[in-house]
Amino acid sequence: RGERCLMSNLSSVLACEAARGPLHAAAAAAVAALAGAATSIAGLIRHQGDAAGLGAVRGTENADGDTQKALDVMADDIIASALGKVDAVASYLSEEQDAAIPLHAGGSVIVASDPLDGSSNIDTNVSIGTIFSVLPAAGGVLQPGRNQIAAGFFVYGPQTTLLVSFGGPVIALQLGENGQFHDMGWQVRIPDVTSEFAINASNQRHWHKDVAAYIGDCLAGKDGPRGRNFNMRWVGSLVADGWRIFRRGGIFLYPADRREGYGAGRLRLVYEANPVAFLVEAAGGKAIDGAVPILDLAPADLHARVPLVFGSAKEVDEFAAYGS
Ligand code: AFP
Repeated sequence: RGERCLMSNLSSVLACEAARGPLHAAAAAAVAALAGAATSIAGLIRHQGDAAGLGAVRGTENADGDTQKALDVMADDIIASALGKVDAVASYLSEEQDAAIPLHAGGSVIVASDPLDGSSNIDTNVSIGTIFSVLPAAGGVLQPGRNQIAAGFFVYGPQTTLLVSFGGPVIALQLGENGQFHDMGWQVRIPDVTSEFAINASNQRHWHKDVAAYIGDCLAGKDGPRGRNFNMRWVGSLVADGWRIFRRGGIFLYPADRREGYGAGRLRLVYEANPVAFLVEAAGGKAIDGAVPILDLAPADLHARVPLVFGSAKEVDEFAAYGS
């Protein structure tokens, strides 16, 4: 499977990508550092758990006023330290840091990350993860996601896994007993059609009419306008719902709603929606803000939120039609 760096393990994938040019070499070095950091974070979660108080609220808040859990900060520290050793990384932007952290003045790439996605699940033994985006430093942080050189996310679950793309096919890897990420031999492609949606249905009374109508029609099942029954899943960790959708299809919705502070949804454009959208499009799916492709949006600020709907291409189109 030699096409476009589909190799047997992460080390060989990264060596192959590095040969594609200086920006890819820089991105490959950043991903190698992130894989080392993720291996440490996975170890923390798997072996320390409650003993280390990973889910303990620290009484501090991040840039957006979200309370920080111990593991949020520990993961951020591990990632910042790992990237600090990579000369090619000019700066690091994190959900847990107000501003971008300068690392190496001559670096050619920027790494943006949600170091610990799914914080509300930390002490419930539910899958959580790390999301990352690698951008050309020349463009600064507020550049459209279509400029990404690479992006991916780790899932710390029953398996520790990585989905990554350098602009070509999405590669799925699993952390093995030997401490290496090996290729899972799975042609990552999101099925075009699905009968499974992911949304936090407890927010139903706050939904705008297009979302309410779309979900209502899914719930009406085979006797309704969709003519078939739908299933629902909601893990509460983007990386876990995301992995499932890459595996078997589906549509994920975190739309804007009428709650205070949710006028642009909950998820952040730069280090959550953009990396996920980069992978989704590379795997044949679609990712929109409700109407426009996520990757075409220019972030207004480092921590800008954006409504996010992604997954099976035909179902995303179906949803978009409710808003037109
Ligand atoms: P936390 O990291 O604060 O738990 O947020 C996780 C997340 O950003 C994303 O991973 C989930 O899909 C979404 O929020 C869950 O949001 P709700 O808790 O509102 O369902």
